[in-house]
Order: sequence, then structure tokens, then C-alpha cells
Amino acid sequence: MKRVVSKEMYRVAQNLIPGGVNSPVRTFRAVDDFPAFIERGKGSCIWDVDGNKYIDYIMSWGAVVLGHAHDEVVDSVCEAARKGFGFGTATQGESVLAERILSAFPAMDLLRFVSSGTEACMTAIRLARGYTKRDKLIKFTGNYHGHSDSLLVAAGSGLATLSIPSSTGVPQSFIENTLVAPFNNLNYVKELFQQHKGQIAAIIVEPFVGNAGFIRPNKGFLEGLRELCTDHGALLIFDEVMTGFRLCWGGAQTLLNIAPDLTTLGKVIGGGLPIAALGGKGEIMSHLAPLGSVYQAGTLSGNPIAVASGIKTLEILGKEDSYAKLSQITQKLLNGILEAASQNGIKVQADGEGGMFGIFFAQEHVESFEDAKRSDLEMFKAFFKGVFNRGVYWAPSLFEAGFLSLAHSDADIVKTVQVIHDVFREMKQ
Ligand code: HOZ
Repeated sequence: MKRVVSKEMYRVAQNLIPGGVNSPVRTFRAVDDFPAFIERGKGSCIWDVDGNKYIDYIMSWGAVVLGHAHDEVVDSVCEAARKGFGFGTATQGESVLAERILSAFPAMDLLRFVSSGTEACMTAIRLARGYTKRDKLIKFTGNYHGHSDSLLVAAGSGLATLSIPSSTGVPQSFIENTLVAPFNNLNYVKELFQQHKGQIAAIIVEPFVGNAGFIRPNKGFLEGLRELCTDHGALLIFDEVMTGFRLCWGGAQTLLNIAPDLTTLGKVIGGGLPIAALGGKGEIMSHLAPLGSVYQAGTLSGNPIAVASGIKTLEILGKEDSYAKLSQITQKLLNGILEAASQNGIKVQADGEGGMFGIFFAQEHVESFEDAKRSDLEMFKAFFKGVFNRGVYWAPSLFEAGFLSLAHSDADIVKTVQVIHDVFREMKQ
């Protein structure tokens, strides 16, 4: 596939924007390539500036769950835009979207809209600290909760992709209260609670990890975290920025019937426009200003255009068979990958839930970031290059999940599986 115009645009961008991109994973550096500059998207596909067409398995990192430029969502966004881009004050749409989200999350009484997942997680941590009057926080290796200072420790996503263990520019004093445990290791967390008795404000966790590839929680792990938090008076925060409305109607907490104290959401709730939220029990949420003394604010919070996109997206997604369809199409893809791998003697782990999935070229079962790092990066690079050059747009990092949408068709999956089969055959040689 020729990417001549993209290459030139990338050259220009690098003189204007650090690394030529506005979010590091997008450089494709981890797969020894450069980005395709995208011109447009429709349904399951995107087209680059050279006219190449790709079946998209990134879907704006999971946000565009209905497919690109869904006609009804576009109409809602245009209608909202014609009324004004934002007013910096209350609009009715915010309550409509809040009501729709709250009805899907029984553990939430109230929610506050912000503009990004980073803000949602940063605010959730501040709220947990303000509420418990404790400072320490437990996070898991390979989990990524945005780029606020205290959470940039042993993080997944771009940091893992670029092998940056922890960001420079974060003073040691900002992270000395961040304790780190391996995902799926409950005993390790128990030990932390013993060592730091009465000091831990919260655990923050991606219930299904999407920022270290896709990693499923072992049975009992999240339930164990719930119990530990309850026993020790700490708050359990589920970061469902990726998993919210993606695994099922609700989130991982609905699927597993676990009630976290706080939840962060993003991506799907804006249908591709920038909006995120944090929510939880009224007793905790009422500590946020103006009701309480934990401060948070934002000019673009609850932006009416993003809200309109979110309302329409959830309205369409709420139809009866949406998640059955998402799961069925994801399973079809995963089965196809496993079959192509077995036919070509390639060892691959492929797993997914709802419309989210991931693969690892690993000998052993991957259940933590540490396991993911031991999987075969060279195999992944060869796989990525093979599919990308054949028109399948895959996350350019071992440490990112993949996403499908309601616009992906059986024909898309058949075509993708055929491509993967050809790539595996080539990799075997
Ligand atoms: N943190 C995002 C998903 N893990 C990646 C965002 C991006 O690079 O665009």
C-alpha cells in the first residue's frame, strides 16, 4: 500500500508538533512504521489521504461504537452546533445524558461531566482522598488512567508502548503515595493494606485491562478488591473509560455484579466527541464543589455538542440486540484469528468481551502486564505490518486493545480473517 501523501504530511507535522502527533502511540514508532493520515471514515472503514481504505479496529480508541459518521449522530451534532457551540453554563441535555447513564449503573447516584478520561480519573482520586482524608492510592501495573501526575506510574498505553517506566517531570513527592501492584494478584494487594494500615484512600483499576493489550480479570480478583476496600475503609474506583457501554449496557461492574464506590467513564458516552464523567454514591459525590470542598471545574465540561452526540449514541446503542451483535461479531473475529493461527502453527492468545478484544503472541496465558511484556514483540510487529499493508487498521502497539462497532459486518470479518490468514502464512515462512 502506497502512503506517499501520508509520509509527506508526517514530515510536515514533525516540524510543527512534537513527534508529529498529539498523542504518542499515534507515531506508529513501536511498530517501526509511520502513521497513515486519515481523511474520513464511514461505518467500519476509514480512508487515508492516499486513498487507501482500511477496515478499522481502533474506532477512535473505542469511542465510536456505532461506526464512523453515523447519520443520526451526525444529524444530532449538527442540530446542536447550529444552536451554539457552548455557553459555559447549564443546559438540559446534560441532565438527559446523566439520567441515561445513571440508569445503566446502579452503583451511581450522581455523576459529573468532564472533558477527558484523564480529568475523570484525576478528579476521582482527588475526591477519594478528600472523602477518606487519606493520601495513599493503589494502582496496577499496565493499567493506564490518563496522564495526571500521580497516576503516571508503571502505566500502560503509550508509556508501555514507548518503554517509559514513569514520566519525567513528575516530582517524586507527587507519586510517593502511589502504590503499585500486579494486576490479578490479590495477595499482593492484601499485603499493601497490611503495610499501610489506615492510609489507603482508594484502589483504582481497569476492571478489564485495555491499556496493556486486553487482559481479563481472574475470577475473584475484582470481588476481592471490593472486599478489601470495604474492610479497610478505602474506596474502590473502577476506571470504565474503555469498558463503559462497550462490554455490555453498563460496564464491567454490571457484567460482574460488583459495586464500586466511584466509576470513571469516557469514550462511548460521547460517541466520539470529547466528554467523560465520574460518578458514584451520592454520599461521596456530594463532597464535590459546589456541595463540598473537593474542587473540580472546566469551561468545556458538559459541552452541548458532545452531550448531543452522547445522547444519540446511547439511544441507538440501547436498542435490544446491540450487545448481542457486538459480542457475536467480536467472537467471529477471535475464532477466525485462532483458526488461522492453528492452521499456520502460530501460537496466539485471542480474547475479548462485548466489542473489545486483544491478541498476544505468547507461550503462556497472559493475565498481567508482566506476562504481556514477555509476549513476542517481533511477532506482533510482523503481524501489524502485514495486516496494515493489506488494509486492516490495527492498534500500532502491543499494549492497546482493539475495538469493533455495530457497523462491522460479517463481510468485514471474513475479509479481515482472510488477511490474517495470509499474514500468518507469511510469518511462518
Ligand atoms: N490512551 C489511548 C488509548 N489507550 C490512546 C490515545 C491515542 O493515542 O490517541
